[in-house]
Amino acid sequence: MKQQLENIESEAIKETSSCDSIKGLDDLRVKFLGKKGELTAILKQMGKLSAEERPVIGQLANKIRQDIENVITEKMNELKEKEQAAKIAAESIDITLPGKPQSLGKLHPLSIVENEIKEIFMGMGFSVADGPEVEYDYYNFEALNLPPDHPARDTQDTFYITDNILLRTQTSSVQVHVMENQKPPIRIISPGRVYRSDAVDATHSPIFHQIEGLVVDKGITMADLKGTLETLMKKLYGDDCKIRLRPHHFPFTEPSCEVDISCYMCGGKGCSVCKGEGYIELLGAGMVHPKVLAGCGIDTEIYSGFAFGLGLERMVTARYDISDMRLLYENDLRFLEQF
Ligand code: 2U9
Repeated sequence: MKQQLENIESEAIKETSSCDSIKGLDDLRVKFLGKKGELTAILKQMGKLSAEERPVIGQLANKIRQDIENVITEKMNELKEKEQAAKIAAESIDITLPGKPQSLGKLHPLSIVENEIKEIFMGMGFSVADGPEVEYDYYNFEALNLPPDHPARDTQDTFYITDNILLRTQTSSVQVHVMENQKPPIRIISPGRVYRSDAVDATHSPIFHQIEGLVVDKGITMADLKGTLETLMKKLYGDDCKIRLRPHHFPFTEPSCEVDISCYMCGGKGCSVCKGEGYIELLGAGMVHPKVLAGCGIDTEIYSGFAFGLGLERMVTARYDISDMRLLYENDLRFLEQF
């Protein structure tokens, strides 16, 4: 039996040293030390031994069990270390490689020009007013001297939500709210999205952006309007830029005008950009109609005001010489990356 035990030990040591997998080692542990293993099978025959032999063989069997256990554990540690080292080698990263470039986003041309215009007006003491895009008919039309059935409502084909609630067609509605809640002096601009039931083409979109301005104070005249718009245009288009006011009609201003700037391409001589005119039409303006002021509770004996409205898309396409405003909405990076 002693010989058998020593054979098991040498066999176990041999097989363990040539084993090269963790799974193989687990199998060896079962084969030699498990309940149905070779060592257990021998120990089961201990009963046949004499009383003198039993403790000697018992002690030897325990020592061999311990030896086999140690050899297998040692080999197991060695294999696990190797496996870990291989894993680390496979997963190691080269920290000297350059990082993946992260492309930085940038502002949309509409935002660039809007921010620039806001800065210019804030520099002239204006504040920026915000208001709802879903509006009552009253604030969008009636308060601006556009009663029901006024023909000018037709030029602003409107998205109605109910009979008296609509998507605002102009940001003038914001200014009516301000006049209702604030006493003059008022000096505000109201940038924002507006909605008109227009078909999409190179110069129209059912959603576009306006910036409107309003100044109400004692002694405000058309000269203040002209000076303010001239300052805006010179800051946007350069000191050589001239403006021209042409008489026009708007229901909410009286007198009213359209405002042109001298062509930024030819300086006024006439070219393909201004279609030979020398001037480019950019915005509308006028003195706030007394009915509008009075409707908002402002005493027209004491106060007067001017207002203007510009389409932001028009400013952007003129500024960057963009032939089709649809480019501003298509999110094509090849276009947007140019700004
Ligand atoms: C109040 C009173 C009057 C705002 C004005 C215009 C002239 C104008 C157009 C420009 C291009 C609209 O986006 S567009 O189609 N706007 O021509 N807007 S005066 O007048 C106001 C505003 C508020 C209380």
